[in-house]
Amino acid sequence: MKCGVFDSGIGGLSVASSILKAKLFDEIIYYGDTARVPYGNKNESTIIRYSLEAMEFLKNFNIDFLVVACNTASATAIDELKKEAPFPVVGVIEAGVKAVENEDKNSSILLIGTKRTIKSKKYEKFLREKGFKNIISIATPLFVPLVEEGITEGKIVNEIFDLYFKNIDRKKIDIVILGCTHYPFLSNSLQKYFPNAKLIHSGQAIVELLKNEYNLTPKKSTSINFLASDDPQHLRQKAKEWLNID
Ligand code: DGN
Repeated sequence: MKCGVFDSGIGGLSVASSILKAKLFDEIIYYGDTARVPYGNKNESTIIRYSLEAMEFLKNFNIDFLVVACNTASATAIDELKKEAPFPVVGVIEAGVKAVENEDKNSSILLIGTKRTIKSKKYEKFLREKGFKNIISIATPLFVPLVEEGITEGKIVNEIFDLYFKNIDRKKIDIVILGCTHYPFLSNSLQKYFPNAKLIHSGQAIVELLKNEYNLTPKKSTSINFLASDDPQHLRQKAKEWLNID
């Protein structure tokens, strides 16, 4: 079974890494739309078009499954993708919400993501439907270039955290939903900043959803190939660094 994994750029590598480790497919084709990243600040209609084009491209590789490893695309284009796809499509937002559904409904949840993801209010809608009431949503777009540049710890990172989270009582946050697939690379710093919070990672959430809802079980081995719409060198380098593979 072959799974297409798509993101606007390199952030989805965090999701690909989790799926690869779980060995739920024989083959993974990762596609990063690096020519058009970031999606996070773009119009809804543009993101829908880009996402449909990415799926069309991945169809050429005869995929049996599509994982939308981009919260921005999941927030904006998941319905259109599901409508057009001849195979199952899963997005990171449904997975992220599933990952917290059994937590205490009085938990204080901090949701962070791109401007488009936060503006869509998709997470908030689904979380409220599950009974959560205390949700703070903050767009943190500067985290994306930080991760792309490999700056994930230290003074600059903490100053940017202070900028975005200045009005938050950080010890009182119980759950932080990393609503952008770039953000797991900031996990260590975010965990120190929100010491009492459980961090929700899109990749782990997708693996749980694939296992529970699609009954996928581990294969003997999984191979992975990477495709980029621009600058494959950057993707190659990050895949090597983050997934420890060439
Ligand atoms: N990785 C994308 C996401 O999960 O929303 C965001 C990257 C971007 O396009 N800004």
